[in-house]
Amino acid sequence: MAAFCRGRHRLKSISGLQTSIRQLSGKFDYDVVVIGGGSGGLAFSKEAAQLGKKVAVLDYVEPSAKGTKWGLGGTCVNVGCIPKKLMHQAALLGTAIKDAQKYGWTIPSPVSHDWATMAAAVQGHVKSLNWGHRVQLQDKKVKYLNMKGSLVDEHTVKGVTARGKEMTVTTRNIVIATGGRPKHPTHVIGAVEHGITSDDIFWLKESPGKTLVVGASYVGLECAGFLTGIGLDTTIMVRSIALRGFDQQMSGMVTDYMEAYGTKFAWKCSPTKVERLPSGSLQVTWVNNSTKQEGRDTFDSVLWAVGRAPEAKQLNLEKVGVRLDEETGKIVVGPDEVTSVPSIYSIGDISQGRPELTPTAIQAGRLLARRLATDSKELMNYDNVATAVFTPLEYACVGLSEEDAEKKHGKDSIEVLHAFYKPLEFTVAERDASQCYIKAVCLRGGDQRILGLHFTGPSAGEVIQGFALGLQCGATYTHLLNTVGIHPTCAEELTKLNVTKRSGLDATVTGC
Ligand code: FAD
Ligand code: NA7
Repeated sequence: MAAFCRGRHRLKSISGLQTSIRQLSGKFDYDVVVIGGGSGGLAFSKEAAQLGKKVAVLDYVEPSAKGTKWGLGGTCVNVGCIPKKLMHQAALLGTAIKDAQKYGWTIPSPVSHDWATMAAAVQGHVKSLNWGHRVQLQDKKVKYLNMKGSLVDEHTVKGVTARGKEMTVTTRNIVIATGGRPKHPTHVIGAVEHGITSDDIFWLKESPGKTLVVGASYVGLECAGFLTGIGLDTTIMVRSIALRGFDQQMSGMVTDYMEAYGTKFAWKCSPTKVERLPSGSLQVTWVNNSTKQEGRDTFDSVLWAVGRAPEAKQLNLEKVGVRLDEETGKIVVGPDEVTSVPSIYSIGDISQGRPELTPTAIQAGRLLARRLATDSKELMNYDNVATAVFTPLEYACVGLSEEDAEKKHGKDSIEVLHAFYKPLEFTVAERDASQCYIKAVCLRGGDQRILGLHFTGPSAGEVIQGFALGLQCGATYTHLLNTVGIHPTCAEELTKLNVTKRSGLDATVTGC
């Protein structure tokens, strides 16, 4: 965008006439107004401001159905990646305490976990991040408005404060980065009244107690994993398969490990009713989708992890002509993140077809800022984005699942190299390593280009992150074998893969 026109730095109520005059004369209050101060919106705002643009960002948190609310930073900081990973760490420490005894530590018994202490520490860290974002916006001269935003027209944004005070600002460009919020199942009686979601779990002051987690995507599995790990009686209700969209063999490794770890699974079951009993417990009724039999049990908490809905409904998008995907309700965007209205862009979870991940929202935001503020033409590359599932046995991957590789290239064109390995740290601790597994999905012919890498084991995200660079550079199986491992690590097992699935040979790693 070559010519951004600088307007006066102010907010005001404006009439339609004033808007038209500004548009005609090309004078706007801001170069860009961003709606949504989460991963994508903040990254965009900071980058654009650093490149000299005049930016305002509106962020407003609608309290959850249970009344939970939080500060600036969006899902990842407040009710996603950050508190989730910290609570996962709390659970891993529980396993470490058990291991420690085998390594000679004397641990006073019984060992117990205190939710309130963990929650206060995690919430304290999150609040420090909220503050950090505010300071960064101030430092970079981004105007932060704690307001709920919506579109008036393609160059005008309305903001409303929690107290109902309204303001409008004009802007050359608008970036929508409003993310999504957890859904409640509409057909389950008592779901909203008695259930919580990932918007609440990290902000509970007291332990959720015996918990039913409904939904088996990574959010559900991760929450169930850390709840089990800190000692809570936890059940996951799975209506179909776990980790839809991920490699299903790896998904099986993750859930098998969780079952061995103590998480209960109610497979092929769907809840129908949640009732509060006089004792205060929640009675959940469900139906087994295969046998059609009804089941019932009581829990202290029910956590819905049944998907997320885009935060698009209250933005007035249709009126301004921003096209939404009919099925998902997300905003339809081009490769340059532009919507159907040329002055309006959309990044992060709210955009149709984008991975729902923080680093992609951040990168897309930064690149968009550079394109709007400089001559940059660089587009976001959404291919080969690595990701991790922080379950008790972590899983990380980059590239295609075995199923997707077969679909794309044909079963006969794929070679899968695999290994069952035992992390060294599991040996002395006498931990079962049956689900510690690695596979490389490669093209069978030519240079055997790697299409996907999959790893379950300790620090899976740390392991796969570096290999993702290899995939970006077009790494082949030969490159993998020519990479000398770091010994003794789990990651080195990736560089030693030599058994093909096709051969049917035992893939258990022996020796060191
Ligand atoms: P968000 O971060 O959701 O930000 C949107 C912001 O806009 C919010 O602050 C919202 O309140 C605000 N807003 C909405 N409407 C308006 C409006 N009208 N006006 C003003 N403000 C508005 N990703 C990972 O990469 N790694 C992980 O480990 C990971 N773990 C996760 C765990 C959980 C439990 C969840 C739920 C998500 C997790 N994610 C993870 C996904 C990640 O959090 C999201 O992909 C990321 O936050 C999306 O960023 P965003 O900018 O699109 O939206
Ligand atoms: P997902 O990825 O949409 O998964 C939702 C899960 O909940 C999935 O296992 C669904 O089963 C299950 N589901 C959906 N509706 C129901 C009902 N009504 N009853 C029982 N189970 C149900 O959502 P997540 O919240 O886990 O994650 C969304 C994104 O947020 C994720 O990509 C992260 O980036 C952050 P299904 O497979 O459809 O049978």
